[in-house]
Amino acid sequence: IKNRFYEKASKCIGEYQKLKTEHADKVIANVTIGQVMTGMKGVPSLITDTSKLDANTGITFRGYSIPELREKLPRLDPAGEPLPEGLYYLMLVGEIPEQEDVFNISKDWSTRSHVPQHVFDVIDAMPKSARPMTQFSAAIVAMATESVFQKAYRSGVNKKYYWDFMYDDVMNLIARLPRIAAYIYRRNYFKDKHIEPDPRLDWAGNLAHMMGHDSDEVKRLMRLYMVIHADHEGGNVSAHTTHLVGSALSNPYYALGAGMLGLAGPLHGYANQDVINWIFELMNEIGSDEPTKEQLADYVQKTLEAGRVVPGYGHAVLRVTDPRFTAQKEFADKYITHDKLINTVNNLYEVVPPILGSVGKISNPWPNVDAYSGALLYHYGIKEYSFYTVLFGVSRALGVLASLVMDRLYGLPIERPSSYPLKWYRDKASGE
Ligand code: CMX
Repeated sequence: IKNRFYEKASKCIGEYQKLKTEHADKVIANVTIGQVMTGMKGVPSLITDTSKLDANTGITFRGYSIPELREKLPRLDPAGEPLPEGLYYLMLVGEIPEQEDVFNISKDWSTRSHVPQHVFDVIDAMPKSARPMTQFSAAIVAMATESVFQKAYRSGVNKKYYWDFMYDDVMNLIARLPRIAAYIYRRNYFKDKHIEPDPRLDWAGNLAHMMGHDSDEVKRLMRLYMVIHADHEGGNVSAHTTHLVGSALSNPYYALGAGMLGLAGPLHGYANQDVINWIFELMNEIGSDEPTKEQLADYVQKTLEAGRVVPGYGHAVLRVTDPRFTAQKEFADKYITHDKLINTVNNLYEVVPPILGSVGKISNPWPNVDAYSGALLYHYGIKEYSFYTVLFGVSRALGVLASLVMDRLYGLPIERPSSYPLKWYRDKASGE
């Protein structure tokens, strides 16, 4: 895969250089004050090849939509879900892999999966009350002692080989994340009764196994989960942070650790636990685990009146139901017959959008990926929802780290946009 990646991606180095030198003055967009005041939305300023988000059709990975990926990517069992190893290959190489390529990645990650003892020691040094994302990001940063990229840089390696060392770091890092995540899970919720990896299992299957959820059903869900959360183009907080920190030539352990801290925020990945928390809060307040649509509508209104966001709804780019939400709903419709939490999530899908739509200022009233993921995990017995963002993080690493290898291959520079005092914008607005 390394050779195939280089063969394909190195062709783009020339293209990048040509754009940089021959077309540097070409104007591609105007930036408005509105864009600056609303989080730089829609300002084209990043290069990300792994995936692209369209406001009206959702995410595509190298041109393939989620339904296409669920059909085309290799899987273990014809009726099962695709293996995330295949998606990683697709993001990196740009082609749908053969079954053999995917098994080779599984094997490669399995051989690279040993986590140094000091990383577990760092986790164990924290109180169990430390949030799982605190433990997860600290463990990732602690593993920087292993960085071959950092060692190569300090020994003076030529910059045209940076990508090669980055590639190895990234493969090692991805290989080890399931073990770290499962360790935190078993530490926090199962009294430190840890489970060793099974080298015969695939990457996502092994994560379910090490968490102590060994059924085929959970492994199937975990594969789907790891595929749909892997990437969402380059501008979201976790991807952009990883890319930004990497642009200073920080090692990928630092870059991903920073990205994970961004993912931990309530407007981003923390929303996946917030949704479940909010649903339990509403069931508790209503006094029923099967609230009616009228009761749900009242509670949504109450949430808005309290100046809170309705978690799992809205998006910075999307203007339709998130296809990642739809994929999970289809999974639930297929495999789950009656579950009160899933029923509530389905009822909220009917109730919430018209209410948010009527507020006026909310750009997108439709559900995002986080509106469904927690209910599925909960149904299959992964009930510790304060852990859910870690699972999002394990998956998100696939996309942001594939991009980081490409960043170093293309030789992207340190990122450094300009900032001005508020007065400067006021002067611009009044034409001064
Ligand atoms: N509930 C209530 N208000 C909402 C809302 C929601 N679900 N979504 C947006 N709004 C509000 C915003 O808070 C903002 O209010 P102010 O003008 O008072 O600040 C206004 O509507 C306009 O915001 P927007 O342009 O529609 O949305 P943004 O691009 O600023 O923010 C997002 C996008 C996702 C942060 C926002 O929709 C939100 O907070 N959703 C709930 C949290 C959530 O589900 N996050 C997960 C996103 C997916 C992911 O990254 O995992």
